[in-house]
Amino acid sequence: MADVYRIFGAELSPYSVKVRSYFRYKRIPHEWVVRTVQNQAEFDRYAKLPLIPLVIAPDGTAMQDSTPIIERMEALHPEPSIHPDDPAPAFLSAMIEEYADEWGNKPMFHYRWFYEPDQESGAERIAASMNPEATGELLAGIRDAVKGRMIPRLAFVGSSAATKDQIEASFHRQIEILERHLGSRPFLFGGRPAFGDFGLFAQLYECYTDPTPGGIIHARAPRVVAWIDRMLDPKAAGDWERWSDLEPTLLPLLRDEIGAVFFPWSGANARALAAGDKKFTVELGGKPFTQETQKYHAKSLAALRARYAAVADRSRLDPVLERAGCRSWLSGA
Ligand SMILES: N[C@@H](CCC(=O)N[C@@H](CS)C(=O)NCC(=O)O)C(=O)O
Repeated sequence: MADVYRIFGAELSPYSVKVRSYFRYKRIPHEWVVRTVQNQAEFDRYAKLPLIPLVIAPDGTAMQDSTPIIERMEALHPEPSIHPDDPAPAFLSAMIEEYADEWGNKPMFHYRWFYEPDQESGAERIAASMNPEATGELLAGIRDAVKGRMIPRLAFVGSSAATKDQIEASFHRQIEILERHLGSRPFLFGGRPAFGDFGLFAQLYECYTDPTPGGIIHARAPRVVAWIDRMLDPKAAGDWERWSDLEPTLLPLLRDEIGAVFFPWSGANARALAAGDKKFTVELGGKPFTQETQKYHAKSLAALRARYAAVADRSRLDPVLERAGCRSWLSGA
């Protein structure tokens, strides 16, 4: 196994599943290693942060953080590319990936830890995955410990009784838009999966395995279900589509979610961080949304702005970003 990449991850970790699907699509030889208490010492030897996914390259190099992992692997294995040839959709796909990682994680985390059936189901599966040998009372004790650790973390993502409607409205809007968009194509940008597919599907896959959001997706969004299934082991089925064909059903995601919700929230977080504020409040959907300021979101927003600044010819991209209400968040103009 020394000549394959090893991905330490878990089925209940969206960022791990995202990286695993990427490796599968690119046919990069790899081993999926479920992180358990038994392999914790090995994990600790390589991991700089206590986070999954952790990818260990055949030469022993350790990588963490799904976005840079995929970017690094993409440089080493450029074909088939996950970036559309046209720079405008290529940037929009990266923007969707950023939205998925930083905002799409909110509905996922909120639903998993807010409602009791989801808490039970999530904690049970995490406990069993981390401790494959535990049964009976031991497993029940671990499950309770997982709940005790995860439920208070709702505060970090801004989920509370006061914000639940905003987070859930975003989830409903997202799947409604995707259901329409995926009606006539297998992936977000046409016949093959793009960077944005990997990020977005992974958060929704977790929702689809949880009782409450899974029930909603299965009842209302059969095409989203089929896309999630496809993305678990994606295969190219055609070429990229032209932006003009994608825009009628994909622009709503950019406009109603990324421009109207994600950027105002992420911009407010970045401003609060710069001002040294521990918490921030932003108006979303006509109501205040309050959460703790997070460094990581500001860092990834800065990376997306740098990616935008690096697009050499923005003549076809900027009008789309303008229509979506996203341009000023990227250019500072
Ligand atoms: N930005 C990171 C986020 C990684 C992350 O938050 N991982 C979660 C699981 S999805 C984690 O490891 N949490 C701590 C834990 O499970 O102990 C990435 O994209 O990889």
